[in-house]
Amino acid sequence: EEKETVKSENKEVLIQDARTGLTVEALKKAILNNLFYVQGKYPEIATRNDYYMALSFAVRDRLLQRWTSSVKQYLEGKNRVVSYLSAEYLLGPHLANNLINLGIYKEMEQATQELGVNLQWLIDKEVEPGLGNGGLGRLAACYMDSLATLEVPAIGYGIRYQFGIFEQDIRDGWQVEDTDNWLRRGNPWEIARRELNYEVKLGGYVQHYMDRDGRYRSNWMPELTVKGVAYDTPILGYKVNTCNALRLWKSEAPKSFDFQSFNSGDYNHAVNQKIICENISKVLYPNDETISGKILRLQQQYFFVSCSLQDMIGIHLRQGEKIEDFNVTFAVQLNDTHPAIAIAEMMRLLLDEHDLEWVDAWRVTTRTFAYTNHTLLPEALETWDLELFGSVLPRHLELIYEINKRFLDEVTIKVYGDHQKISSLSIIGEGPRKFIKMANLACVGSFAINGVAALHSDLLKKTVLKDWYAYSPEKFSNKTNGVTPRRWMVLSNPKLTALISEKIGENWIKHLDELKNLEQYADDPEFQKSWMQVKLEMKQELAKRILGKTGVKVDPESMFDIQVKRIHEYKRQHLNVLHLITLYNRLKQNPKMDMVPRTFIFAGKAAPGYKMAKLIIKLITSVGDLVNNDPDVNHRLKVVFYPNYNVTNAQRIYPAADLSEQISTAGKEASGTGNMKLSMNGALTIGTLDGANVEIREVVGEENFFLFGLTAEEVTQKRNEGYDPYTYYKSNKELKLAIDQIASGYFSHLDDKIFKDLVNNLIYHDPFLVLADYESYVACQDKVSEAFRDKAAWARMSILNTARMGKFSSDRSIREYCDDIWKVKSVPVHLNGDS
Ligand code: OAK
Repeated sequence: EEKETVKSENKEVLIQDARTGLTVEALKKAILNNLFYVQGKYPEIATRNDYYMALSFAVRDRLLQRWTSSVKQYLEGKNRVVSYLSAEYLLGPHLANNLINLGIYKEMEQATQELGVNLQWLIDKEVEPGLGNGGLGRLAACYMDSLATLEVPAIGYGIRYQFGIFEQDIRDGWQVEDTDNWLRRGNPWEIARRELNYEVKLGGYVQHYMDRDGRYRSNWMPELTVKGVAYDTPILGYKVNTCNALRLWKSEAPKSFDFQSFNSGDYNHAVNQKIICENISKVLYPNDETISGKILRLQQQYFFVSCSLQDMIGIHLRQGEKIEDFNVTFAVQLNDTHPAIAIAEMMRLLLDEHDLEWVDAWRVTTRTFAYTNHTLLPEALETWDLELFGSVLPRHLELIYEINKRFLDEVTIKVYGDHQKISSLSIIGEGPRKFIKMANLACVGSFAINGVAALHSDLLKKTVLKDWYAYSPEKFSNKTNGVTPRRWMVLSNPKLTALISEKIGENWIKHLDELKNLEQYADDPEFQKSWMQVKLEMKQELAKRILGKTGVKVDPESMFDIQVKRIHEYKRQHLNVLHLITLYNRLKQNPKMDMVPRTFIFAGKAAPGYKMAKLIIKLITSVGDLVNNDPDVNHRLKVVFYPNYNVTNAQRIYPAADLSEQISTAGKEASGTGNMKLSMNGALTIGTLDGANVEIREVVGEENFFLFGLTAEEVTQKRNEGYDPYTYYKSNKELKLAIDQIASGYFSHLDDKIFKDLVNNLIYHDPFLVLADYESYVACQDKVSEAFRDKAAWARMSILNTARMGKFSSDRSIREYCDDIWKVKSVPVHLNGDS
């Protein structure tokens, strides 16, 4: 009965102005209306959360009008739809973003003011959905914004984790994790689609039999069946009517199961099964670029992929299309290998559920999927123990064997006798235990494979996917990442946005290349002054927050030197710390020295099980405790560890940055996207030739970028020569002093054990060549300090950075995916009721 739709005499629903109007009056009415009818409150007794909810529902009503119009438009035309499969979406708060994309920020500001509440106060009430770890999840969110803004029909599929990325607290200088109960106060942005649900099998075994037509068939007898329920979040484009769906699956126990167990009287068993089912979408794994190999994680991946593919097939068939033409309706992008099981699941659905023959099923599958790789760290490439895999997905294991067999037959002919190549291309890895290589599954089953920055795509072909490139070069391309200027400029930096728009109009928000029109003002002293004034005000705001969160008082006139990102050895936060200690020592040894004051700001989470990353946080906070309390230095040096880095905090930090630290070991950071956001907001970059830094430097000009360090090639060469960090340690006095101080307990109340692992790792192993790059880094930092003294020259470089960042809009990235990979076109949406 749930699936029935209501048939109305009136095809066009009467649309109430209070639900759709964009005027101040309509908004006020809508807020009060929602306060009363949804929250059950009148203004005098409404809480801040009541107001936040009322406001959000008022905004959501306006999104829904655009959403239903989009759905209608998509169903009418036969348009190819992009389906983005991602285990993570790091969306950030919705309210302010939706106000901007609807174009009613100002109106809402006035409406709330007239009702006697402050808009910013309500915006700050939103708990952000932290359904991602870092770069990969945030990229998915930027891409959803750009898809809608470019009016591309698209669905984002993922998991509705009940608990997102943990909240980070700092206690005694260490990271402490707390659960992220983001749904606690309700989520006004989602709509539960109870009627949209699919069953997903797990575990058990496979029966084989011959059917009446003599066809060989498989029957998967699962140990457990779970139900996925769709929760939709509308994603509106910027000043367009296109509103796409982000469809996240929540796992539940299927009704049928409850009945069986409850009726048979085994109440405990029934309750346990229910919990097992609900656990699947319970929590996001907090590992960034590390694999955990846990059964639950594989179940999560399969769960959301299966629901999503069943959903797509349903949509396709309901349009009256044939199953063989699935790939005409959908282009499916795999956001790294987390959803790569989709290749096998598609085959299962086509063969076992829709009766296609193998060759036809494989043709459809390999015309459907495209795969994006997001890492060069070999240890981050996903594999599953074969036995474990088979215990969760017995049918898929059979299918993977078959896919692999057919593929390797083809390979063997092509590479004649090269066993090395055959085993490297095989989906199944051999060793003490066999394992499934998800990247290989993604590569065989996809028609396109891409990296996320020029250097990364190039290195993929030479390293981790070398044999794949040799085998199918035509599949490979580069799609340099981008970020949405709506969130990362307009929303996070309204003052800079106003200043830019005053000079060049507002077109740049949708056509970021137009920022180049700012170049003509780079030398204008008046403009430079206004530009640096905005920067100063953003630094003052951040300084207040820093004081509130950490108790550290920082000087907004000092250089804000910022490294914010996940804590990882390859990102080298410890290299930054070594520079910081060096400056401290210089000041202590020469207190009269004329030094450019700096505030070192760090933020980022460490994976809970990643010891070295947690130790790096402790190192930062330990050095900070000493430096911040030393009157000899603390008017020129300050160290801040800003806790709980997330989208909300990122929005407050980027606008206040003078210097952006992008100091990963060359060849390790696939792209980076924080580097783009910082530069767009007028920060200058100190960086290695890694990831998208290469392309950022290319566009902003080498004279506006502080380059240091070994190149990717030199890094490889150095390693091959037998890199010995100890010689660097011995031969550089400042470096040796800094490391010796850490080792001796100088920053840890004379505790000489706590940083032992970190120090030994650096001087004896140093897998990320921190010591090799130290000298070049410090020399470059000295140049940065000198440059900061010349305010006009700095302002000029800052303006030019922003002016030349047009390339790094996610609109550009998405346009490239649309043209080169997905072959999809824009479909402008007209509002229902409009003609
Ligand atoms: C996470 C898990 C597994 C593999 C990769 C990641 C990941 O987050 N990678 C990051 O993706 C970003 C978006 O493409 C890049 O900008 C980062 O450089 C990369 O580390």
